[in-house]
Amino acid sequence: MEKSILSDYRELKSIIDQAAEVAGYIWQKGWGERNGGNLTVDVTDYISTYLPAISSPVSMELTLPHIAGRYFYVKGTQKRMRDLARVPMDNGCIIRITDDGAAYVLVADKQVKPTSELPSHLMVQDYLRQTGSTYKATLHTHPIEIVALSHHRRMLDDTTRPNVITRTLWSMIPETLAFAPLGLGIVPYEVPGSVELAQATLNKIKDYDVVLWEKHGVFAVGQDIMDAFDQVDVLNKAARIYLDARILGSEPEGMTDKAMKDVQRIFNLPTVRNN
Ligand code: 2HA
Ligand code: ZN
Repeated sequence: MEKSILSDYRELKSIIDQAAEVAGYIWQKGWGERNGGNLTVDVTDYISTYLPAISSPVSMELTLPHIAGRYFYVKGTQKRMRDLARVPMDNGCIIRITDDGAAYVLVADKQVKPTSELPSHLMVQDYLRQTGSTYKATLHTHPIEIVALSHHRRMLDDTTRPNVITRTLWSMIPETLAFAPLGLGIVPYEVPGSVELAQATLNKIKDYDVVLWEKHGVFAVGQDIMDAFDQVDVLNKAARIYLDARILGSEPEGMTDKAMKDVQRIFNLPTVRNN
């Protein structure tokens, strides 16, 4: 068997094992059909020596100065979450952003091309570095119930804060507000993989940890990939409860505004991004 970089870097292995664990959950939940979804983790802190390129530079067609020289573990394009769960280094790769911030090279382990959603992942990673955030992970997935809600125009109304979908989800169980206190931002439909989708995502992620990609999925940020997954899981659980309650025919009652304000107050929840 060929030697993997993971045998030289123990901490890096544990970070990539976590990505594999999350990929397995995503498959089990039915959020990762075929090659659906992708993830990126900034692993620079776990790589102590300069890793030589194993590919020529690939232009990103954008310049991302704040992540120049940094290393990322990235799911491969056309690769399956369920396969990444078993063999993460065959279904993902480690890239380094070139020193001019305009291209990437592969550094490990194989010639696996990064995800089609690389513009969103790296533009958001660049923003996180720029702002001194402690967040290291970005996740895109297709959670069934949240996507279902995004087919209802009423749920996409983003003119209030909290917006309609956030208020609806928060009001299902107190834990939704407690563990996803910034709610769910809304990114109107854009072509998958496009720079337009990446730009719209970047604009919204400044205020939210999780944003909806209308009629497509979600994009989330977190301290690590488990943190990003947990926030999506919490919000999607609420969407599932909403839809199950809706089956009885009428609009579910939801918690009152007062009950929600009490949760916000008692748990001293943040109302704006502070990390
Ligand atoms: O990785 O989910 O949005 C495939 C996708 C593109
Ligand atoms: Zn997708």
